[in-house]
Amino acid sequence: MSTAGKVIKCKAAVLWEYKKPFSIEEVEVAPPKAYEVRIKIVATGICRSDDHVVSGNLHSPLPVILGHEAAGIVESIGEGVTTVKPGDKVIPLFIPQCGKCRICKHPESNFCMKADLRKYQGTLVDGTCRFTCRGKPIHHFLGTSTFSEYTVVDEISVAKIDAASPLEKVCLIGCGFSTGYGSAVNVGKVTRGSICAVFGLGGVGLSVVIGCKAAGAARIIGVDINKDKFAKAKELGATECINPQDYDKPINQVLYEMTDGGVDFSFEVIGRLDTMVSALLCCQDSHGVSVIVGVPPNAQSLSMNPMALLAGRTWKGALFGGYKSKDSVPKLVADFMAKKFPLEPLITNVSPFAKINEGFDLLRSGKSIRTVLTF
Ligand code: CND
Ligand code: ZN
Ligand code: ZN
Repeated sequence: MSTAGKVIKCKAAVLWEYKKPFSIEEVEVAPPKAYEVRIKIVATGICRSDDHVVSGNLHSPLPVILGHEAAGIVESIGEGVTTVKPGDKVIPLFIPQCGKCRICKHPESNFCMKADLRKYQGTLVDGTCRFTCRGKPIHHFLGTSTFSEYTVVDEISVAKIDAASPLEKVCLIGCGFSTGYGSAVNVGKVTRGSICAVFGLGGVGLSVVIGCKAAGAARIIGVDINKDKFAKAKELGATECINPQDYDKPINQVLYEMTDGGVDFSFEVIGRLDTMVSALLCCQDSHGVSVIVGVPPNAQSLSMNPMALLAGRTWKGALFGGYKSKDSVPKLVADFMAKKFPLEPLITNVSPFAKINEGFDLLRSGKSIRTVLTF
């Protein structure tokens, strides 16, 4: 029996309070309104940004259904939707691409004016929610909310992908892989023969390593305080790995000396202010480019000596690897299908959705790279 046009009751992981476990609840998911799409989620990864909301590092109104790295199948569409249809395999986009705003029209930028991340409203574009639980409206997260069997997204926040793609793998293209890989190839624009340093070797950082290697970097130096991450980093292209705790001088100085005056490209893929500064200072002072990928703690700032930039360093950052999401995600999936890059090494755990809290514990304890939850 078709569910189109009807409210769907299903399981979702609701975060009612900060720093508390998710509670698996029965939620009601309203049908999509005009220019919206309801998706049956098949697989969703756990990214550190979801955990940043739980810990209070990243603002989002509560209660909320988190999750922003997923793949699924369109269940039904609202009026006026033309780019996807029921049965299509899709990836939800945490940075939408409306195609009409000034940002979408700019060739180099991707942070669409319609992105919820600009306002932290926790709603769809029309300012309302499609989820309720125990009679209360539940907020959306980044317009995706994939920790639910069914979700509703705006049409600008979903991309149709190859019908043959394995959803339990390509879900990583919804965030971790694309964010890291794009940070190297689009944002830093890593050059052939260059020296790169990657701070943080989680799912996103390892994807930066894959991107640096694809761009032809000669040296890729992984930096992490968890040495258990080094073997995988080397397998994916890191030429050396170092642990800041093994040195009695600042890690930027260690890197500066290891590279005869600084790396060409550095990436902060942790989300800490101190490592953002170390990553900046370890890059060459007249042409080095340092890219912030990690999400910094809510409402904290840095004080900087502008001399660090005066001789020519570039300090930049980007969301979703700088990719224009709706255009790029189908191409990234096609590239994965053509074996241009691997996703399998990033997936260390696959668990049923009901084990979401265990999945977060594995991330927090440094024991997993990506856990993929399946429905
Ligand atoms: P994950 O937690 O898996 O990786 C972080 C890594 O950093 C771990 O291996 C840690 O051991 C390591 N680490 C922690 N502290 C230090 C330290 N002081 N020095 C060196 N290494 C350290 O996280 P992830 O890979 O899922 O995400 C990484 C960051 O990227 C995180 O801040 C997340 O919120 C952010 C992000 C950004 C974007 C974007 O669009 N820019 C999208 N998604 C995630
Ligand atoms: Zn993410
Ligand atoms: Zn736009």
